[in-house]
Amino acid sequence: MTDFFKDIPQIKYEGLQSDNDFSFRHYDPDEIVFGKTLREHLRFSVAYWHSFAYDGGDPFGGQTFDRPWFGNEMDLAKLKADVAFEMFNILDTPFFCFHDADIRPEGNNFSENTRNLEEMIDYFSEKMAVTNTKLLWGTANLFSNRRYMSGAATNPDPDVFAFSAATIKTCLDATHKLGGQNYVLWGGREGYETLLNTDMGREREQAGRMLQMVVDYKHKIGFEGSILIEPKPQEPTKHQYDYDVATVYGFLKDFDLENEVKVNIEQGHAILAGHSFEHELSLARELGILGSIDMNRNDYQSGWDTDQFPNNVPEITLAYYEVLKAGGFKTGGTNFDAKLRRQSLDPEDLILSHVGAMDVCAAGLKSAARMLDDGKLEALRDQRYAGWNTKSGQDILNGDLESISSKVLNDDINPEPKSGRQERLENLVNKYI
Ligand code: XLS
Ligand code: NI
Ligand code: NI
Repeated sequence: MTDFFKDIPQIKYEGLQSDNDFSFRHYDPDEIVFGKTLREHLRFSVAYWHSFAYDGGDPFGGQTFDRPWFGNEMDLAKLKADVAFEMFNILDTPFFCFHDADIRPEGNNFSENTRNLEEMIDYFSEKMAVTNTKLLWGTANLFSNRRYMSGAATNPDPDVFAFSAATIKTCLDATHKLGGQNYVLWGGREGYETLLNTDMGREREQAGRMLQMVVDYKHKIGFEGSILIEPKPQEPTKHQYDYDVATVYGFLKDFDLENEVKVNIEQGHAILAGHSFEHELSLARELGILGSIDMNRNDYQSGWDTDQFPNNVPEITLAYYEVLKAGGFKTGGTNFDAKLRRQSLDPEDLILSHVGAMDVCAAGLKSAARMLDDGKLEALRDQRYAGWNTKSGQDILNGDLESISSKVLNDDINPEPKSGRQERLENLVNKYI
């Protein structure tokens, strides 16, 4: 045991009447909703990078957090892992996620990086063998090191593509070894700063090739998890290629990968793309590519990816409504891709941020389940489209321009507009929250 979280108790469900800040008020992991426990529905995951690697820096100032594991040595990487697993235990989160660079010391070259990663993966294996924590997903950090400044797969230099491919292989191997349920590709610098020096067609082809190689290798090693792309429209590059769910789907179709790859949708990225979270989830559900979610929130005034912990139950409700309509998570889960504000210095801040986030997610999921169970919203939505279930509606859909124009003439079709009933629906949703 380290003494980092000393005095912080294991967090338990105590219910709404509890006054204890170190307790769950909504998240009872054993509560059954639609035949599954909340623990099984929500599949909470801690993001290693934000909780253990982020030092509190912002563009105007450096480190504010004082963590005993900061540094680039193997002993410190192991201390960091010790503390991380203590936190998973305090929160009883079933999963975590990591980038290679979060968990291992940075080496001077590929072979040092690989050696460091493998040593840490062995260390993780030992810990996972004696705890309940599993790996939701692993990923490669192909954006922090300066070699990736002009992209990884989309770099103009083939050697950077090669370095990236080799690094992805080590991370996929590591994820496979730890029994990870997914492997994520977020194209951190797959985009451009200026079109003046960018060949977009070529870069798109390179990204497609890389993804095909990843899928081939996944099958070769028998990795049964899902490969997930995480869309984001900008930041760090001015324009990121994996802009949003619709863009990613077009890309997957183009490279024949729409049945191989799904998406990991992040709340804040959806907002940056000018969408709502539920828009992105709903589209992914309809397209059959909803994989997993990165749960967080942005500051709505700043326009940046501020990666704050979620705390808005009405928004979260609409998000989990989509997840439930999709039949729940399969390999995916709720990963808190969220970090403390830089003034939140204390160990207890790390715990309480997650406690609150888990609680609002549980409240949102339960509201969503009530709404789905009641069926009123779905019934009103179905009513709006009821015409399509009639013979006449089907004739129109299966007709052609000529047959339809005869029908309009013969039946004297002259449509009357009907109310979209938006306010009534908004009132209805609020009843479940
Ligand atoms: C950054 C992304 C990143 C991915 C993993 O904006 O959200 O954290 O989730 O590389
Ligand atoms: Ni993310
Ligand atoms: Ni993000």
